[in-house]
Amino acid sequence: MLEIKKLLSSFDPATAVISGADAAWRRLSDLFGCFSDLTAYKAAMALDDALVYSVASSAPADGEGDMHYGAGLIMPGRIGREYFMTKGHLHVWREAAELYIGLSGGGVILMEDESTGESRLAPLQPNHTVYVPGHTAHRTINTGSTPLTYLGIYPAKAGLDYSAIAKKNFRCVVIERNGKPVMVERRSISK
Ligand code: S6P
Ligand code: ZN
Repeated sequence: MLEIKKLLSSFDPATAVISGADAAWRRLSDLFGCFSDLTAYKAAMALDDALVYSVASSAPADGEGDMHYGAGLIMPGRIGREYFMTKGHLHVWREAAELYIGLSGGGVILMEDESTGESRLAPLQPNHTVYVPGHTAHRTINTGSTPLTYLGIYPAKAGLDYSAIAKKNFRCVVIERNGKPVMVERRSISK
């Protein structure tokens, strides 16, 4: 049986730090190729390789039926009209679903069905959940003016597959239009 301290964890909903857990920080330079407006991306990079998001992961056990969770923080900001966001991924084990729980700030999760390419946008806000089904690429986006924090709970064996997104990106982008986030086809927006 797992020792009791492996069964417990604590996180800070303001900073998305999980005590005692590893964390990764993603800066603008780590997101090359993600944003649609390359000119705006280069201009932002010339000013500062800003922190875009962090993610901490708690992985108490790695067996077949075990679960992990991540705590994410995305800074507010935009590159051109596109909001700060995560790289986005599919799970290596495609069947793996994930449950997101909003903690603070406001944003959306962009989902894209791997086989049909169908895109959906789900609001992510405090005390609300978003269920991301298997076989679905997902990217979290901060559409607010304060940091967005959230938890993502997933099967331990889900794994992260960034390769498909790195090759063709998401079909849709989420941009600011008249002060509001809208989802549009990537090919429809002018550079
Ligand atoms: C993992 C889960 C999250 C993300 C985090 C960062 O399955 O979806 O913890 O890892 O939102 O996103 P990304 O795309 O850089 O892994
Ligand atoms: Zn995931």
